[in-house]
Amino acid sequence: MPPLTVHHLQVSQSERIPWLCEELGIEYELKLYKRSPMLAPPEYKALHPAGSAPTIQDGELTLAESAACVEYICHKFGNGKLFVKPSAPNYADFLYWFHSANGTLQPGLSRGNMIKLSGIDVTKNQILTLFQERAMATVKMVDTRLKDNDYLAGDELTAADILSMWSFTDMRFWYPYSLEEYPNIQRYIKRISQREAYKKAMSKAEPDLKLALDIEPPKPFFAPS
Ligand SMILES: N[C@@H](CCC(=O)N[C@@H](CS)C(=O)NCC(=O)O)C(=O)O
Repeated sequence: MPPLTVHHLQVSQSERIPWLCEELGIEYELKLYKRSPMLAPPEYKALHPAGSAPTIQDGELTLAESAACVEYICHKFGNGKLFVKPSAPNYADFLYWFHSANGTLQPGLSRGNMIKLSGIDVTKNQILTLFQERAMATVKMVDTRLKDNDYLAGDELTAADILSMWSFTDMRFWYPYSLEEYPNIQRYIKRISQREAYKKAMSKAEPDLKLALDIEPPKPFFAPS
C-alpha cells in the first residue's frame, strides 16, 4: 500500500493532486467521493477541519489546501521536482505564477461562481460587476503570459501549472466562461491535455466526465433550485 492517499472530490480542484502524482511518477492511493449534492459528503468533510478538497494523507498526517498539498508532495516524495530553485533565472516567475494561481486566479473565479449561484443580477450591482471584471482580468493576464511561454514559469511544466490548469478547464463546470478571447490559454490546454500524466490522472479521477477542454464551457455541474 503506498503511503500517500489522495482524496478526490468529484469535479473539484482536487483533480490537481492525482495529476501532480502522475507527473512525479509516484505511487498513491486514490479515493473518489461524489458530491452531495453540491458540497463534499460528510465522510469527506470529516477528513480535515477545513472539510475541503483536496485533502491528502501521509501516515498520521492529514493535509488540506491545494498549494500546501502540492508543495508537500513535491518535496516529500518528488525531490523538489516541479519547483524552481532560487538560483534559476525564472525563480521569481515561478513564485509569482505558483502563488497567484490560488491566491488570485482561483478565488476570483470562485467568487464569480458564488455570485452566479446566488442568482443575483450582477449588471445591477457595481461591486459585483467589479469582482467579475477582476476575475476575468486575471484570466487575460495568464493568456498574455502564455503568448511567448509554453508553461507559466517558462519552457517547462512546473507546480504553477498544476495549480492553474483547473481554473481554465473543469472549473468551468461551476463558473462557465468561454475561452474564445484567450487563444494562448486554448493552446495551453491542448498542450497539457496531451501529456500522458494528465490523461492518466483524469481517467482515474474523473472516469465518467467529459473534461471541460473545449473553447465553450460545459453545462453547469450543479444548478441551485
Ligand atoms: N483554497 C482551497 C479551496 C478548497 C475548496 O474550496 N475546495 C472545494 C472544491 S473545488 C470544496 O471543497 N468544495 C466542497 C465543499 O465545500 O464542501 C484549496 O485550494 O484547497
